[in-house]
Amino acid sequence: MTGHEPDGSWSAPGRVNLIGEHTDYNEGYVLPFAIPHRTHVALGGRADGRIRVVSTFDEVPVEVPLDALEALFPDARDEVPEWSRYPLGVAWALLHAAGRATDAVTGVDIAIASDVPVGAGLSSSAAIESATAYALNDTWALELEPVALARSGQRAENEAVGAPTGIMDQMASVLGREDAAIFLDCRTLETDVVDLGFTANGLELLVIDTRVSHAHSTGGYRERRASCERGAQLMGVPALRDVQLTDLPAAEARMDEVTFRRVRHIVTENQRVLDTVRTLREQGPRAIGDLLTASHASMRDDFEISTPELDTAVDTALAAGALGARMTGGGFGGAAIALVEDELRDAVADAVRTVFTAAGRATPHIFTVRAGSGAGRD
Ligand code: GAF
Repeated sequence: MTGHEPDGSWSAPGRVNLIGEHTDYNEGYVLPFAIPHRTHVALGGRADGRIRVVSTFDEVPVEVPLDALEALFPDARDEVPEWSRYPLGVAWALLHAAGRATDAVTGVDIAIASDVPVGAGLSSSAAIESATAYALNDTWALELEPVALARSGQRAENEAVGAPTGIMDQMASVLGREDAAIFLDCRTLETDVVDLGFTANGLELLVIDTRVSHAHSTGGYRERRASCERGAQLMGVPALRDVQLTDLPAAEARMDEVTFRRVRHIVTENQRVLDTVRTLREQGPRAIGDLLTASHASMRDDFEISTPELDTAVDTALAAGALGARMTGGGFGGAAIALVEDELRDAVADAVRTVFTAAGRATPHIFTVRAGSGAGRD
């Protein structure tokens, strides 16, 4: 794609969030895992101090002098195409994180190819950010640790792209482990690896990509985040992480009904993450189904980020025998997950396709995923 051989290639995965939705920016708990779908970045140095990005997202490459990044982000980001703000934003954020001047690093050609489904809530954006961060960290010898690379990816997403997201996706993409989820405390950024044991227990995790992504997702996300901040302020705490289940009656008395429901989702979801980690460890994956399904109900009724397509996917999977199901990711479209017995996998997938077809909806893209490894050099 760039006309010369790269110096190396790096890759990073998308993620499925098993449970813990919209809790990350409330300094709470999440339990994502990396998926086998990855974004690959090939990188070669160049002598002219410029950064050029080319990708499978758009046939037109984008090229800027490295010393123009500072003027571009965040205020002038509209001057470059949206997809290019991810890798260029990561370059900008990394140089800040490492305290390195643009003339102290070499120019680069970056080629990006991805098989992470876009718009499915599987974090195709974090996969680009993490793969680019690893490639530049090695090439520029920045010596940043994985958590710093994840933070730079988040900064790129927040400031260079303009999406007010939390840290979950980048941490999952960077720290992913085979057959395990990453239990992350988003306040301290402490992590713990939690074995999933799906295969050993005769289970599969189905991803049901509804292929519907709603245009208002960024606005809806931003609005939910603002409600949570308002809720925390009304409770007199730094973040909703500090509100306990036993505080909910007091919360209800202190705020309007909609804000209260947003708060209740976060507070109960944090508890469900803790319960899921404990249940996985003490009883195994077969026992977590009801927690997944309760999480979906909370997102549908309290946080109001589900869609008719996601509700149909979840309800149909459950009716066809799934142990538990929920939408995953930021919401307003994208994918649901369903935990199913091996032998029910095809029946559940067929049932979902049949119901979607009968309702005249687009056929969902349904596949199984296992937890895979995090970002690194290929
Ligand atoms: C998106 C965001 F990028 C994450 O930070 C997280 O908030 C998630 O939505 C919802 O849990 O993936």
